[in-house]
Amino acid sequence: MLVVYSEAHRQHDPPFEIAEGGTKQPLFEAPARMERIRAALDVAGWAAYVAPADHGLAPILAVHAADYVAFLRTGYARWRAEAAALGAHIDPTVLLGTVWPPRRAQGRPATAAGQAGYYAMDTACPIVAGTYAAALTSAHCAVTGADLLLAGEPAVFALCRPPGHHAGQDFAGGYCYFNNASIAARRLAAHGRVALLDVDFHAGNGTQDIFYADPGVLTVDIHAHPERQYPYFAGYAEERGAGPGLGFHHNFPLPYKTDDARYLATLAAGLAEIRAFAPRWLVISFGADIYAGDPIGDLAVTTPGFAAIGAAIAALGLPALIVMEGGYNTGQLGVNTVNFLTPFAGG
Ligand code: SP5
Ligand code: ZN
Repeated sequence: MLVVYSEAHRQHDPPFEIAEGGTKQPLFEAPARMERIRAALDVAGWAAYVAPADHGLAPILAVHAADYVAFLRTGYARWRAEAAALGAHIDPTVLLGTVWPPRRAQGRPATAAGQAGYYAMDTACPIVAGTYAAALTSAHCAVTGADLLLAGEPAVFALCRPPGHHAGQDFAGGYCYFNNASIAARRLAAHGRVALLDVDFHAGNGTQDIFYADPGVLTVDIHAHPERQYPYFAGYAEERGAGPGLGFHHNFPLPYKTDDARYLATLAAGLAEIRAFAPRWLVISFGADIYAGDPIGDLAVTTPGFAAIGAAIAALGLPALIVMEGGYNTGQLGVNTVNFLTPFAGG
């Protein structure tokens, strides 16, 4: 299977995130994740690496608002100047919001420090000097993967970092800046109906935001119930799309400690929706954080369970772009990811 990958992600390595209780802790979403996946792919032996092509900003601007993209492009450099003016006690390493808009924003701030809140939903999307370059290349990995499907590849793995499914039209969140899977899905949608299946542990609120009114992309999202887990404010079963997209979004919230059998039963219901939609293309937001041993997850999917989940999805028989999202148990991340992918590689 072709794997689209670039070392550019290493430029994005924020020193901390702010977790519950205001706790400053190392970012779970770290460069070592890619090393673990690549090592496991080497053991499996079927991966052929392809570098992403530079597609510029056009495919990204088909999903994200121009002002948001401009913020990601310029925000960090502007922040360095602002931080210097704020005084020597301010640590300029990371651009991170401290003030967020209320439910209905009244106005747009002019400073990078203010915009960091305006264009984000949480404290898990710190911006460092290399974040924009890494996020841009991550999006290009997904676009390149979409183009490989269009050229006739049956299955492609876009090994994206940073991940994307929490990033909406004009906001970052949850380690995500550009919504890689959505950018690929919109590109494929010009050539036929697309189903976007999100199996990351967390609800893909950014993807939901992007396609909520779009009947050309069916979005099916299986995740921990947002009543108890991040992102809290999206991913509920009642959210079914809006306007012309009504009926083309489906959330499947899962209970605490959902095991392989229960996960596969829910997946079967999601796959039935996809079959009924009869798409030409399948995009999968894959997160290994559904694993029982994930440090921020609370489900109970096993390492063999990943193979069963991958096999059930591969049995759709659709051209499939698998896009990497989350997964934070670095010890098992590689084998769980390879287990999921192997059925798409013909194994
Ligand atoms: C792409 C992706 O998986 N993003 C996830 C972002 C989650 N951010 C909030 C994490 C909250 C972690 N809570 C830790 C509890 C440890 N027991
Ligand atoms: Zn996740």
